[in-house]
Amino acid sequence: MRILRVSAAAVLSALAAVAMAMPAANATVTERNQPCPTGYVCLYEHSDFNRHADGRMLKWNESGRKELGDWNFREKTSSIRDKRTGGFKVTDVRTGLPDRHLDLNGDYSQLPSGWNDDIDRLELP
Ligand SMILES: [Ca+2]
Ligand SMILES: [Ca+2]
Repeated sequence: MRILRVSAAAVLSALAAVAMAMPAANATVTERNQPCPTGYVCLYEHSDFNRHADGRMLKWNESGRKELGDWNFREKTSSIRDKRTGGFKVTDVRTGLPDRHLDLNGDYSQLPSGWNDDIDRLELP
C-alpha cells in the first residue's frame, strides 16, 4: 500500500505540473498561426494568418452564405486560407450604397487593397 500511495502522489504531482503549464501553451501556440484544415475556408483576424499575434480564426466547409455578424466577426478579417475547391465570394455590406463583392480563390496573407477589416459576408459555392 505504501508503494501505491507514493505512486499516486507522484502521478498527482506530474498532473499538477502539466496543468500549470497548459494555459501558457494555449495562449502562445493555439491562438497563433492556426492551420486551416483541408476542405475548409478559414478567415483570420490578423494578417499573415495570425502568425505574429493572437487572434481568432473561423472556418467553414459547407456551401452557403455566412453572415459574419453571427460570429461577431464583421469587419475583422485580415487574411484568408482557402483549402477548399471552387473559390469563394466576399461581400462588404454598406448602408445607403450598393454592397461590394469580390471573388477570391486561394490563400491571402493580406487582403486586396481596400478590403482589410471590411468583409461582412462569405459565400461558399
Ligand atoms: Ca483584422
Ligand atoms: Ca464592411
